[in-house]
Amino acid sequence: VLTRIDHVGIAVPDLDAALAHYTGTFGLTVAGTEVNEAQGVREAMLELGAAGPAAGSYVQLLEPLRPDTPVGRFLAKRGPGLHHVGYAVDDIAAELESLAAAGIELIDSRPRHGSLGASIAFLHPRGLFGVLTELVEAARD
Ligand code: MC0
Repeated sequence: VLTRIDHVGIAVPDLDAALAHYTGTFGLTVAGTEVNEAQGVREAMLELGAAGPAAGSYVQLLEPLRPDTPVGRFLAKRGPGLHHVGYAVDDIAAELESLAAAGIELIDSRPRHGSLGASIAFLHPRGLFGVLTELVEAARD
């Protein structure tokens, strides 16, 4: 069960410039900035509605660490833009099992380390109308 949109990931060539633009334009708060070597990105999570009922959903800005990474190839082919949609789930292992059983093509058959301590897994855009889709089980408080 997908419970809400956790984040939308946007590919950008320069994280610092994009961060300044997003915080300046929309007044969003930076919840964290991390380097994720395994995913080949430096990324920032900008929290939406920090004090309100929508708290806990984010815009994620993604800068590639190198050209030969998923986001590096995406930028070279398509330029900056919407890279993926991340949906919150309560139990990512159970979700992956049932999606695989339903014939959905998984990129990650096991959860991996994502931003803000979350467990994440990607589903291939091929089977999902061209949208790279991520499952996110947020860290427990
Ligand atoms: C590539 N394609 C995409 C796409 N990236 N389609 C939709 N959305 C995207 N983001 C398409 C290409 O257009 C192409 O389609 C086909 O996939 C293969 O392209 P490629 O250039 O060979 O691309 P690859 O080698 O990068 O493979 C694509 C794939 C890969 C989606 C499998 O990017 C991947 O494994 N992504 C998951 C990991 C990831 O994206 N990590 C970065 C975010 P045609 O039709 O031309 O064949 S990490 C993250 O976000 C973490 C930190 C977090 O949220 O916490």
